[in-house]
Amino acid sequence: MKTVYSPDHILRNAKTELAGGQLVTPFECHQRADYVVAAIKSQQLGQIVPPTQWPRQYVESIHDPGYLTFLDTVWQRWVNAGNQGEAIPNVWPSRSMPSQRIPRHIEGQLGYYSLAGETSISGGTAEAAWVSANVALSAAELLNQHEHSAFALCRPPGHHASNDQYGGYCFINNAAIAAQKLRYDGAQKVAILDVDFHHGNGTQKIFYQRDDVLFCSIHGDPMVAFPYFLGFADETGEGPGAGHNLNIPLPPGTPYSIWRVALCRAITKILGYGADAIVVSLGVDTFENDPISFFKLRSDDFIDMGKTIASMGLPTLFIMEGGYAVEEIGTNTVNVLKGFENLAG
Ligand code: 7XA
Ligand code: ZN
Repeated sequence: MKTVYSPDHILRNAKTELAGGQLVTPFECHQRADYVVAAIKSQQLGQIVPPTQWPRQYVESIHDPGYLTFLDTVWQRWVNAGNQGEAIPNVWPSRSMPSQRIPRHIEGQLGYYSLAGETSISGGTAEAAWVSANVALSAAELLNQHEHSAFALCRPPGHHASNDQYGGYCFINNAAIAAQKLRYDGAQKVAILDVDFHHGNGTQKIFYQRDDVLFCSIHGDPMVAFPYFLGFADETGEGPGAGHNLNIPLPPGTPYSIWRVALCRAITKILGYGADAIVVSLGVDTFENDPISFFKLRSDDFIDMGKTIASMGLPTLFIMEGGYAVEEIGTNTVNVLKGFENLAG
């Protein structure tokens, strides 16, 4: 399987994350990608190729123009406003003041365009997000060129980013723009299978009213896990999208034996839907030693996960999402991809 990768992900190099009442070193760090690249090489997954530049319209097909302008300008405007540290929101249009107006001040815009406060923005963040988007689009193009599968080593990740909000370490929704590209390239129906520990709230919101993209997610119960406010089992889609959204929240301590039953449920849904291609939002923060998650998957379980996904026999695009047990992220990620290849042939 080919991997699309750019070393320019290093441009995303924030020094702070708001966690536990402190500013800590971000869990979503650049070393994550280094470990994945090292495992791809040592396990001989296949060629690593650079992304090509895709027209901005691919990203604009998913994201709001005002949001993209915000993303492209936020750092400079934050600095120009005299701030010393990284850009962190501190006020939101909350339930008691649900204004739809977009403030002019950068502090207000940070609140308007964010869904959470952990993700600091620093210089280079927007540039890295665009590189990550091009990685996803380039990997989608490999499927268009008749590869059966491809891996987009995206960093920063994307599945929390909605059409007009960033957060959870995500800025541009790589899986969503890739799924949309597959649609442009001729797939009538695309399924997004999100196996990251966290619910892909951004992806869900983007496709919630559409019947041409099915979203299935297996994740930590949002009553007790980020993003807390979306990802419940009764969210099943709306309008033309009714019935095309499947959330499977699972409790703390879930082992692979239980997680796999959920995967088989999602697979049954995808096969029943009649998808022509699959986009897998591949986070490996379901790992037992992940520092911010609570499932109990072991490294070998990721091999079976890959095999089980391959059993659908559909063209499959893997998009890197989360995973913060940094020294094991490479092994766990490549285990999925090798497991997939072994069964896919
Ligand atoms: O899939 N999403 C992630 O891995 C990022 C989750 C961010 C959690 C922040 C909790 N304070
Ligand atoms: Zn995650």
